[in-house]
Amino acid sequence: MNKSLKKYCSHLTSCLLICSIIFFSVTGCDNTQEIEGTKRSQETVDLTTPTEETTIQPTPTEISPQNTTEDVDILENEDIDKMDIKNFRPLQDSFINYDFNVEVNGTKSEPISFLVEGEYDLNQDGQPDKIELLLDGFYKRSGDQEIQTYIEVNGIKQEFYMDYSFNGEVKIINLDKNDEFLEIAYFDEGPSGDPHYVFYRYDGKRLYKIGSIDSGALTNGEGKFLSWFNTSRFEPSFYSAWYEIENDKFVQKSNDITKYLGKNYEFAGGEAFFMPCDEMPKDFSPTWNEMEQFEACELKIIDIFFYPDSRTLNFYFVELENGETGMMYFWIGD
Ligand SMILES: [Ca+2]
Ligand SMILES: [Ca+2]
Repeated sequence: MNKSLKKYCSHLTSCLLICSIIFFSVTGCDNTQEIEGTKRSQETVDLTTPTEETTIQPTPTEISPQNTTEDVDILENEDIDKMDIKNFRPLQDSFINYDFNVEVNGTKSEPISFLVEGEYDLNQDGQPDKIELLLDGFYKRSGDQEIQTYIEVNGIKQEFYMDYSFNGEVKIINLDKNDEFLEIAYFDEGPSGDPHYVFYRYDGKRLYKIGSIDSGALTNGEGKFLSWFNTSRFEPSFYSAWYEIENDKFVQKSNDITKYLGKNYEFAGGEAFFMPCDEMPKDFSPTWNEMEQFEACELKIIDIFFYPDSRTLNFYFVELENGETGMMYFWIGD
């Protein structure tokens, strides 16, 4: 290769390199804006699959108090009225009036397991569907075999792990009145007082788990769910996140809470932790020593602290009626 050709090649390589750098910087920039922008378009949200959902969660370094309150607002193009917390009711209100036949293995006070059977048209095709579940009742005697809990619809069986149930509660529920499906909900007490319902759907071909949510959750009857852990303890009440069904699974969506800040709320009073401070700590670590008894009062929510990758709504930076400021939070279980 002669000198001028070498020079030409090296020049060409440099050009290509610079072009690539510019190209990747530009596209990189766009992506960053898309993810970090507080006004993401609904289109971007719709494209987000449940797996991708986790990747757009703020990273720990991004979780300064300022950033946490500037979470993405994906309610912009939603029907705001439908998402008004006033239109949400307890989950139990969506139960269909149908009783399963529950057979207890063991005694009523010390159940070992529950065999739950029934027939209901889950996919609304006019044909009743045969439903059977085996639920864990907690009280195993020594020598009893492990219970393999399961759900079976029309011969399609799915085994699952659960903690236990005291009464073998299974319900038919309409998670979303706008689709043709009715779902099966079984109750699980959870590992340590975390009662929740687990939802399964039979669509005529497949039987699959939609997800689970605490038994104190609310729903609007149209496939939107508010966990008790994402709902505020003050009036008017608000929420930091909701669940909806996307690709047959529950997906958590963040609600922008900045619009709820700097306003006064009614606190019904009762026990709460209170840690006096002049500003919200950047890395708040709550102490769980002694709760204080509060009278019913009005307070101002100045800011709210969230742990990284969590939308649990519990740590409020408030100003009390006497002007005292501090972190107010509640016992929400271990
Ligand atoms: Ca059917
Ligand atoms: Ca439905």
